[in-house]
Amino acid sequence: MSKQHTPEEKMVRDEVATFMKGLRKRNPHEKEFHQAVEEFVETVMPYVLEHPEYKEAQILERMTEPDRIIIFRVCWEDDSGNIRTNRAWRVQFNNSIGPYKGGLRFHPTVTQSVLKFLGFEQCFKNALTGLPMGGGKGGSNFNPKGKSSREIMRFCQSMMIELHRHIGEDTDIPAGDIGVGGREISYMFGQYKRLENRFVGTLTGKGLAFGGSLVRTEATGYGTVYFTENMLNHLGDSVEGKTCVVSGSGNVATYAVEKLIQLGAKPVTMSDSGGSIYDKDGITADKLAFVKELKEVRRGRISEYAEKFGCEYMEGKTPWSVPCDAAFPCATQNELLSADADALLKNGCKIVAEGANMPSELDAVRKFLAAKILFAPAKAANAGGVAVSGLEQSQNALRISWTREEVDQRLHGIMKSIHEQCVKYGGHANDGWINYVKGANMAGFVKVANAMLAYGVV
Ligand code: NDP
Ligand code: 2IT
Repeated sequence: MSKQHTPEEKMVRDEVATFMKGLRKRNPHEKEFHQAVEEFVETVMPYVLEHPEYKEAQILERMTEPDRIIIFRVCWEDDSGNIRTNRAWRVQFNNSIGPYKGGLRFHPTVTQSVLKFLGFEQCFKNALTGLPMGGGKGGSNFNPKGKSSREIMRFCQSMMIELHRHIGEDTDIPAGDIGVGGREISYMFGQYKRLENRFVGTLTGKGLAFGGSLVRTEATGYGTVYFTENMLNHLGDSVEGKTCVVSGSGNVATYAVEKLIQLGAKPVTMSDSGGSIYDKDGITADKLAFVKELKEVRRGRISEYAEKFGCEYMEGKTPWSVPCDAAFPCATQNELLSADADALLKNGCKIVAEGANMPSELDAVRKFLAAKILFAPAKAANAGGVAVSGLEQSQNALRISWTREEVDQRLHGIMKSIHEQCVKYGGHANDGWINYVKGANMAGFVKVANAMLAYGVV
């Protein structure tokens, strides 16, 4: 039976449809960008219609148009002496509340659409942290897989030759993302420092010896679990004893699993683009140490975990068919499909926290919301990474370094505050259920939109 809509709901739907039609026309073929904007606009449109000043100022149109996009060629030489050419971008989306801030992604699937969706979401995520950071994102279609460290170094150095003139500690501060970790940030920072002859914190995620912050490596995964703990504590529950399904085996997944173990939960899966491991006994700290060495040092495949510990390996599969209390998609966008949402809900999953950016298809999100489970969207759930990047910037500016406890305590406080903002804007009047998607989008929107209004027509 189709749901009856009130006249107000119909008006919102019509406004969203008209807005999206224009956005699709202005940005053809950018399906990831359309998806991120649609999810956002659906939740903020009722508020925009109630507050004519936003519509009069065309805030949504302005907010969905990046300030600028820099596109450039990156040429480098491989180990066999072949000349290689890649394309790179920096999307400087919105600097209304602070300098552009956001990661760099190296992956063959990187397109302008992917970087625009990431840059767009970054604006609101960064606003939620309470730190003065605008939104940006960048990257390249360069595929780091199978490349030697020397090749990675040459690519990073070549990329920075162009990028350095567009970034700066008060302008735009890149960091890591898929395919960009400590090694890549080090190569890029080394080159930046050479080109500029200045030692400033223009990149975050740096090594501890040269301006990096304690806890930055762990921050995204830890923060996702802290946010989940906040949602559960709000209901008088906790993650302790919960069976958890995690996807990915990179930076975010690894440290989400680590924190889950520390808090007494039972993570049972990890994955990579080849498939998923299912360890019914639970991934322990010792087994996770193997994963860290496998992924961070040997750069091997997760299937080796199954061989080493004699557990199930689901080749070519994501882990969403595994029964669980909580799911943590921590790999990439659209890795959790509508049918996966059905499977999770059917198996009794009550919590989904997005460690990755936009890992759930829009239909999957709608199903989680309709089922009224605890659904933590990426903007809120994975904001811990960029939050500690912001703390790294503060430490660099002050020329000091805080202790692990100090940074972790601040991360705790920021995730708690993001949860409170979500409750404020996403609380449901009738039954106490919290729509965290609405909450996160609204809290981010109000902050960025009000700054834009204050600047006048810019
Ligand atoms: P990593 O490169 O460290 O790890 C990525 C993981 O996801 C790997 O296991 C990789 O497998 C898997 N993966 C990547 N692309 C695909 C794909 N197309 N299909 C299947 N698996 C894939 O990246 P991060 O852990 O840093 O990032 C993971 C997610 O978290 C991304 O969405 C990122 O935007 C988001 N994020 C990251 C933050 C950070 O601080 N690093 C902060 C906030 C969000 P394989 O090695 O086989 O490719
Ligand atoms: O998506 C993200 O928030 C990140 N990749 C981290 C960005 C940052 O600037 O630390």
